[in-house]
Amino acid sequence: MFVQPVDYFLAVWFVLAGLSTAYVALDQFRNNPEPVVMKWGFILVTLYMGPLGLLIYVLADKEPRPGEHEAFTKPLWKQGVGSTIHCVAGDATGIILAAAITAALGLPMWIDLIVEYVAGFAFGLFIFQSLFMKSMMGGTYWENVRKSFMPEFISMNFMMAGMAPVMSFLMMGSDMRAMEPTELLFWGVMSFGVIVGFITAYPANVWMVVRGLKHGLMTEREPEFDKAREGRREHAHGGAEAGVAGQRHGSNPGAGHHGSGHGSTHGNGGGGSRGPHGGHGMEPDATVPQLAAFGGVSVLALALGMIAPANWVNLTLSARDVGGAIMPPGMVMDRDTPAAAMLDMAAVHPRLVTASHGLEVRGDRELQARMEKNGVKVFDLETSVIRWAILPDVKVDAYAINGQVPGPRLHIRQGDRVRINVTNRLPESTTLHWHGLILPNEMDGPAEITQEPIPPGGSYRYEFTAGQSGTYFYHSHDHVDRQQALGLYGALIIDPANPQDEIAADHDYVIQLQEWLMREGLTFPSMPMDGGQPNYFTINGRAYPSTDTIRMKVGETLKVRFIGTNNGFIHPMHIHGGPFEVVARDGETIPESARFLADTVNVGPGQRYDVVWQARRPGKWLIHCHIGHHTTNNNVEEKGGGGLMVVIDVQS
Ligand SMILES: [Cu+2]
Repeated sequence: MFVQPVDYFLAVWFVLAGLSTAYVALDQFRNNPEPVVMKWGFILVTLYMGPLGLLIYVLADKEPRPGEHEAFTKPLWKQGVGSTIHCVAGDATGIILAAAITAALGLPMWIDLIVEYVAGFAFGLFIFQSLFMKSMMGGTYWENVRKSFMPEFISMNFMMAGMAPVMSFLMMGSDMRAMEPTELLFWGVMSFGVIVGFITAYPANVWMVVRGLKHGLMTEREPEFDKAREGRREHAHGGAEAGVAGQRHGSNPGAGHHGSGHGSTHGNGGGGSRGPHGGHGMEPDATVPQLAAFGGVSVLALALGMIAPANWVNLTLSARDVGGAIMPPGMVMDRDTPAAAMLDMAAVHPRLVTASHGLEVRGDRELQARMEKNGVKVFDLETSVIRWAILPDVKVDAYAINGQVPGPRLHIRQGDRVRINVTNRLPESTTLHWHGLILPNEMDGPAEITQEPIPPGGSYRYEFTAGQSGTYFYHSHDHVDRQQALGLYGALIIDPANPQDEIAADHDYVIQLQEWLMREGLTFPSMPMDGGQPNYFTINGRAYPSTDTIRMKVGETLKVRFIGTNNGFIHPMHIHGGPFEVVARDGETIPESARFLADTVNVGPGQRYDVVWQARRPGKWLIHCHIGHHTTNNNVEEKGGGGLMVVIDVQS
């Protein structure tokens, strides 16, 4: 799915890889005179390395002009390329197949790596290397397996030494969609890994070609095919002696050949034609100490590449644990970070969004109850993932209740019997808690403590009688760190049974605070830890200047009900234009004698303050948080501020 710029880049890359592969395949089978195994080698490597594979093919192997392949491929660096190609083609195919399968099986990364190594080695040895050698040298298949073992071992070790860290660091990096074979990113990591593996395996392959341990590039011409080309060439260019000579040489079937009429020459830089039958055999001249040293170093390189990443990333995790999770930039992820920590902080996946709303849709809309005959007030709540505008050009991916942030306001009267049916449409389990209320324990909401969490698609019925009155709220009590930070909360306003008990004011305004973390187009649950610090702040689901403006007249009073619906900060909420009277705290009305004047109240998470402010003078007066950062939008002030800020517009 396309959620990050890298996805678009990779789409283009794979289109280019497809085109490059098509070109190499076409050219190999129509024009290039080399053994079929090598043709497939270049085709596969181009599939994995994209335009880079095409570049290598054109520069090192593609016959530039008819008849020149033998001379063209003779330089040692090209022979080394050829040797690396048939190593990488086999090994990488095995590794990639194994990676896709182990990811689907949900095996931990460290087991993945071992399975991939074994699969790559087996695929390379038993399929590519041995078949290639057999077609070149004849002999039985198992003889070739035996001869190929050591060169394949050294080459594979160096290749995996390069590829393993690429996979470990990128798959367990910040965007763990790289662990999911259904994502382009997985294939992008594989491609990049193959490119790095090619580079790390190349020097060893050059050495092995020099020492006659491996073949490099070879020429193999089919006589009829060449005759046709010959004819074309005579018309087009006139004669080309080299080509004819090459063909003549090649058309002489060697003793070790399968006598199919194919002819081969090879430009092996070091091997030469040492074979007893004057054909294409190789007599390795590497000494045992040389082989032992090279083999030993290759094992060390392999061990380093496989094991060292475990110092930094948690290789015990699997695609099933954390695959698809995208972590916030700056989150501390080390070798000990468990899967649950990653899932807690992961972005809301854009693919889960089921609705998108602009600024015209408000949160905190009062929900009308359905009245049952027995007088029970019934509310239906449903959680879901939505895209929610907090500013004209900023939308967060939020966990919403009834498609709004904050969730709908439940406005009831003291003594009401209420039933709240909660249906969960989130990708994870949830519950709701009725903050501050005295109610039966099984209605209280804490997941796994008083109730089973409501699974995705499940529902739960809460029912209680509201014995208290005042300013309350409800919020998620399952994965609270994540869910409440993503928007699962709403106001619960309970009017006193006796209306006389209400502290009256001309205007009544509820303020629900929230902190958001939005980076690179993704929304992460904000939390007070590394990588989790918020950069947007909202009152009732909007950041200033998109917050409401409260309009009143001089002399009128305004009751503000501050609710700490947020998770992370104590917000010192301040009102300009003179002090207010603090009349209630946490839903409890303060006795008249104990009420006090203030111009700032510290609203901590979970706390509520009801304050009454009088409009003394006309003009625009502010309600805002006194932590300066909380009145910016992503550190930017616009129209005088941002975030936790509301204007009171007082007319004379
Ligand atoms: Cu604040």
